[in-house]
Amino acid sequence: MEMIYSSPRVVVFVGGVGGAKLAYGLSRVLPPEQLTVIVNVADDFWHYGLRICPDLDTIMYTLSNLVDPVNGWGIADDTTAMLKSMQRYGEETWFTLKDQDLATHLLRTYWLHEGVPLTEITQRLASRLGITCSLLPVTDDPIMTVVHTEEHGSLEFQEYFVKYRWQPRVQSLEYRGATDARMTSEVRRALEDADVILFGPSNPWLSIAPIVAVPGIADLIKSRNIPRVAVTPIVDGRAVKGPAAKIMDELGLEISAQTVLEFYSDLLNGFIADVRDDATITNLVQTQNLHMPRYLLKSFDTMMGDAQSKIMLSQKILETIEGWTL
Ligand code: FO1
Repeated sequence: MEMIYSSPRVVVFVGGVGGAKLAYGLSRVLPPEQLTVIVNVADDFWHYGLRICPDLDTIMYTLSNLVDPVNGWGIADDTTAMLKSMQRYGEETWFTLKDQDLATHLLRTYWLHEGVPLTEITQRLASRLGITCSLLPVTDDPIMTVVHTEEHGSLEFQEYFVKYRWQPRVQSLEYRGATDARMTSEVRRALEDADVILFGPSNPWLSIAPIVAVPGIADLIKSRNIPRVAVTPIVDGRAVKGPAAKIMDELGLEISAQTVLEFYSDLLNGFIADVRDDATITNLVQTQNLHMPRYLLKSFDTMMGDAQSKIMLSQKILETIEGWTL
């Protein structure tokens, strides 16, 4: 493992697959005690009595090298015996709960019923998978993204995303429970102690918005006079993965890195666009009056197709931040 930094304490906010790639890269260039990954929980839901936390699991499986490289979620080479049995009972199987993955949901649900908070459960699961950096749900309280659609009315997030394959047209998004959710003391401490705050290339409306909707998080981020930098999930007018571009369009927003920057607004003092959007960067500097060195604007190759590119991007981001005076 190449450790290029020994000093900065880095917090990275992530959702699922996109954010997991950056978290993986960072975990390979930072000592584990200096990396905290804070994860969206608004995709979480109950399914057949089990508590499923897809984003936490995606990050956990990615950091432990267990992840299915094709889907980017779930465990590689997992089997479907339980699902086949469910089918025999005539039950719905639109949510692909595979056999090895099931153990994660069983343990989590068992411990939740024993009264163990999600933060502690996540630490138990992650450490048993050999993960040494800190992995935190943003809150121990339940938040549920509800997608209000034209065709099917209000849908729970996983129904929208998996059952209907994010095809219904989005009218609006609701982060149910977010304003009553409490930031955990672990998240507060990580943000207070951070030297750098990053936002992974996650969907701003589905993954980041429900995180920063938790009372106190946005204010705490803004109060820190440290580099606060997001990586774009939009490259060349398209979402790298998933429904980000489609949702932006349906919400009446222009599909561009600039719209992502506007979403983050004063949460950030730095933004990493993709090299394919160099023209956009020039435009952003001119239209938003973002001038170095106060605002960090850079373009890198953000397409993290393999392990090496995840590590490369992480190194470049940290090097750039290190050489930047706020
Ligand atoms: N995503 C799918 O597109 N189809 C599935 O059947 C599916 C099952 C699944 C099971 C466990 C898990 O941890 C994640 C799973 N995901 C599945 C991924 C997940 O629903 C989404 O990628 C995220 O919620 C969006 O970030």
